[in-house]
Amino acid sequence: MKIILATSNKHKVEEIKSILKDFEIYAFDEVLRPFEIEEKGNSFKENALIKARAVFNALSQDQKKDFIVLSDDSGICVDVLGLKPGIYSARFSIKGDDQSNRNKLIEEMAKKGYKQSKAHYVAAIALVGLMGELSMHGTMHGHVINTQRGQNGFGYDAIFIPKGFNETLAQLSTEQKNNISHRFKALKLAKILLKVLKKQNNTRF
Ligand code: ITT
Repeated sequence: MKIILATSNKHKVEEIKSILKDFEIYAFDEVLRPFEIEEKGNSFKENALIKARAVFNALSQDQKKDFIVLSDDSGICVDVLGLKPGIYSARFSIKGDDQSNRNKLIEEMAKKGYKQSKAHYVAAIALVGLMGELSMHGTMHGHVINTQRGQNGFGYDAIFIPKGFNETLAQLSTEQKNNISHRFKALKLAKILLKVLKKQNNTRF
C-alpha cells in the first residue's frame, strides 16, 4: 500500500510526510502530471473529498490497486471576522500569497477595531481508495495577533499563537507544531485505518 498526496502545497507535503513517517508516501507530481482541481465545496470536508476523488479518478486501474489518495483541506477561522477566511484561507487576499493573506487578515481585524482575536485552524483529511471514502477533522485553537513573529511554518503561522503557548507557530520548531496541529490531529485518526491496510499490504479490507 502506497499513499499519494492530493496537494500542490509543498508545506503540507513536508508536514504530512513527517507526521506519517512509517508510510510510503508520494507527492502528487511524482506519480501524475499535475492538473487543476476546482474546489467547489462548501466545507473543508467537501473540498478535501473533491481533491482526493479527482486524483484517485486520474490513476490507472493498476495504480488504483496500489495507492490510497490522501488530501488535506484546511484553513483558519477568526472569531471577530465571523470565522472567516475559513475555506477561503488560501486566497483571502487578491494576490493570494502567504504574506498578502496575513496582511489582509490583520487589516480586516483593524477595520473592526481589533488587534487580536480568538481563532482556530481546521484540517479536513480525506482518504479515497478501493476501500471507499473517509474523512476526518482536526482543530487547533489559539489566537491571532496583528504583528508577525517567526520564520517557520507557512500561511498564517507567523500571526497565530496556539492555546497554552506564548510564541507564534512560526517561532516553534516543526516538531513542536507537528505535535499539536490541526493536521496532526486529523492524521492521527487517519493513521488508524492506514495502519490496518498497511499490515494487510492491501488498499481494501
Ligand atoms: P492544496 O489545495 O493543493 O492542498 P492549498 O494551499 O490551496 O493547497 P487549501 O485550499 O486547503 O490548500 O488552503 C489552505 C490554506 O489555509 C493555506 O494556504 C494557508 O493559508 C492556510 N493554512 C492551512 N493550514 C495551515 C497551517 O498549518 N499553517 C498555516 N496556514 C495554514
